[in-house]
Amino acid sequence: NHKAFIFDLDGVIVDTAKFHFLAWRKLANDLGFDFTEEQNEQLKGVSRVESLKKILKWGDRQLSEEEFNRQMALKNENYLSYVEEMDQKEILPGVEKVLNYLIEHNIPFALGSASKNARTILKKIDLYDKFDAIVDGTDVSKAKPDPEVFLIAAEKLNTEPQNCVVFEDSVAGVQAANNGEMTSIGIGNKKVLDEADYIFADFREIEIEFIEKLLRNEK
Ligand code: G16
Ligand code: MG
Repeated sequence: NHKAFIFDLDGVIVDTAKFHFLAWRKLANDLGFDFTEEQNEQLKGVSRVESLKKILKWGDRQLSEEEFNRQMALKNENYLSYVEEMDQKEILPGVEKVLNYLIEHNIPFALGSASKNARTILKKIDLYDKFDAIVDGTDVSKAKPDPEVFLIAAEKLNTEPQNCVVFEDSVAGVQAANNGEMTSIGIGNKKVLDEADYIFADFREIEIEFIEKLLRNEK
């Protein structure tokens, strides 16, 4: 029974959250309405289907099943056109420092993402082979804030949820980690992520001493 770390992808390792926002916003605009960046916070960590449902509610629009699926496919196509341009430079500052520390010290870590594009993105940024386990939107049936994605990751890392530390940028993801009885570390805005056990603006603020503290189980 050992410590392990779980990383969300969008908004934690890379800033694909901005691409999701652009693509969803284009969809809304094409349907004749708009939504704010504040509303966009509610889409973070949320699956593609649930995101579109929320957006349509905001615009007070209803679509046939066929049109719903078509819009979802269009959004993904548009999103992937941004992903296509990604490379290692997109890894957010400070992330590699932490990953390298974990690798050097043989501490297992997994990806726990709601995205069905997670594997594609990890390959683009050359991190695919670094993770001991990858759990993404193709592996889960229950979306964050359900802890399923992180519980599967813990299992794949051969450890108990209580020994897992989760890095998350979304409200739903922090709640998922808490619901799984894991230590939650919010990456982003303190006001938005106030349910997290610890909050940092970004990985540059996370020092190795803090990781070592977590490993020693000190609070
Ligand atoms: C991400 C994003 C969400 C996105 C979801 C599904 O999750 O935060 O905004 O809607 O994945 O993505 P896709 O459409 O690529 O399957 P995470 O958990 O990595 O933050
Ligand atoms: Mg995220």
